Amino acid sequence: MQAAPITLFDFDSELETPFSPKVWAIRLLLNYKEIPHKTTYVHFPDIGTVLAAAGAPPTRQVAPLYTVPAIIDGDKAISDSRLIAGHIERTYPARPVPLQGDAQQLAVRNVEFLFYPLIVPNTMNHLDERDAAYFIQTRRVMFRKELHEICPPSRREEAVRAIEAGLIELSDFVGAESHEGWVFGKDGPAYADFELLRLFLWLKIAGFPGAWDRIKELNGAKWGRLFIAAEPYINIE
Ligand SMILES: N[C@@H](CCC(=O)N[C@@H](CS)C(=O)NCC(=O)O)C(=O)O
Repeated sequence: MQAAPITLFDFDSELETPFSPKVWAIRLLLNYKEIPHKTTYVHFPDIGTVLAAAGAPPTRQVAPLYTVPAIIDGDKAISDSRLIAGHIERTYPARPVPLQGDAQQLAVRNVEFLFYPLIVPNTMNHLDERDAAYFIQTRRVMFRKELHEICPPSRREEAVRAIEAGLIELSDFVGAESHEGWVFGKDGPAYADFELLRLFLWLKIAGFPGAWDRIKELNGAKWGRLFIAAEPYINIE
């Protein structure tokens, strides 16, 4: 029995809807499993201080050391989306969402990096001045280039086509979707469905406009149907 709602840490932004992809996977999981929770928003430069104070461990060995999602559930503070998903599934087994294995996780990872060029350069436009300065500086180190060099307008079409090619391969890997529209889970969603949906939500919320409208139609609109299956769980608490 849950003593208090779970605290879910996410990044603040000037958008109406939070955009951090890995947090969305956990939010979809919590919503699907009907687990009470409340989002706590953190500014990018404050993440280390806030999560260390909450007792959530760092997830990386080089800066940025601390990442969202992190949760507080009773006396436990947990970081890293897969560890959080494992904890949630073990602690709240009703409405099961199987974590499946490495192959499914890898299949999503293989398309994940294709989304970066269409989202990362645009993200600074959604942040306040202090967050944007932090974002520009950290991404310069991560990508070893300036944000505007990651995907100049002349390369956007190429970036959309790269996602399309990746999703065509993914479509072969997952095969036919369930009658509800889930592509990894056959009797309801698997966690990999939420990991894939987080990329679609990230693109839709924070990416260059128009890309999602093309992608959702691909592979006989398989991805659009997956999104429709998830729509009841796209709520922010
Ligand atoms: N392995 C971690 C990675 C999470 C991650 O990279 N989160 C991003 C946001 S989606 C983050 O917090 N980045 C820290 C930063 O940008 O400073 C997980 O799966 O939870």
